[in-house]
Amino acid sequence: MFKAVLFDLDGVITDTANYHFLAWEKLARRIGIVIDRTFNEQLKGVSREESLRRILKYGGLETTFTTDEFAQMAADKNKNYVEMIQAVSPQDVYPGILSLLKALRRHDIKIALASASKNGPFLLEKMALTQYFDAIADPAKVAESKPAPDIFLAAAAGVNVAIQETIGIEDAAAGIAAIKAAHALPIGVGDADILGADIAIVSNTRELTLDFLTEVWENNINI
Ligand code: B16
Ligand code: MG
Repeated sequence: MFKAVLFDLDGVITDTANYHFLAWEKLARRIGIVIDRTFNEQLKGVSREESLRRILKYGGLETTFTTDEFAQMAADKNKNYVEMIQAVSPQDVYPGILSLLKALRRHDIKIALASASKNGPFLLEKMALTQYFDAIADPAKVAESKPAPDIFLAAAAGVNVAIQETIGIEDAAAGIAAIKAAHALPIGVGDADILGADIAIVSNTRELTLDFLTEVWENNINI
């Protein structure tokens, strides 16, 4: 049986992925770059700075700005994003997540956060979920962001569980790649076209029950 579950946040626990998109879209528009939701898939799970680099490259502006201007743009996006998430509340927790967290606790399975977001702890507070988490990996302290395995390895280390005894849950292609690279067992939230046909996938977080996780673990195959 698995001993810990490593949760991504944006797009798995709540719908902040949409706010990230809206904040990046606004910032990009300001500098004459139009991004859509298809392009946005490449930003999911990716750090703030790397997201901005990808947007600038997409718009052909990767050499246009100074380091200071780059930092200012990243800060502006975050300011806008942080304004948007002030109203996040327990009602914004995706269906099934709270009951999964409670079931994991009942079965003494550790719970850790493996989010690339520096706003993760704030969001858990807003959703009243902090108490369920045994560890929150700090994205500022890991060397490489997703798709590198670092944040998942840090999350497993935070709960003192060997990575091979954990399940990672992710909505982003970069995150699934990170889970695979870490050698945890991945479960995707979303679409097999984006996340890959070789892993267990749910289309709705409601399907993330302890029974489902156990079934995936025991079969360790593609469901
Ligand atoms: P911040 P996750 C990721 O969170 C988001 O998916 C990604 O869009 C964002 O750029 C990244 O966090 C950094 O977030 O700017 O708040 O530090 O999906 O890994 O939970
Ligand atoms: Mg995510």
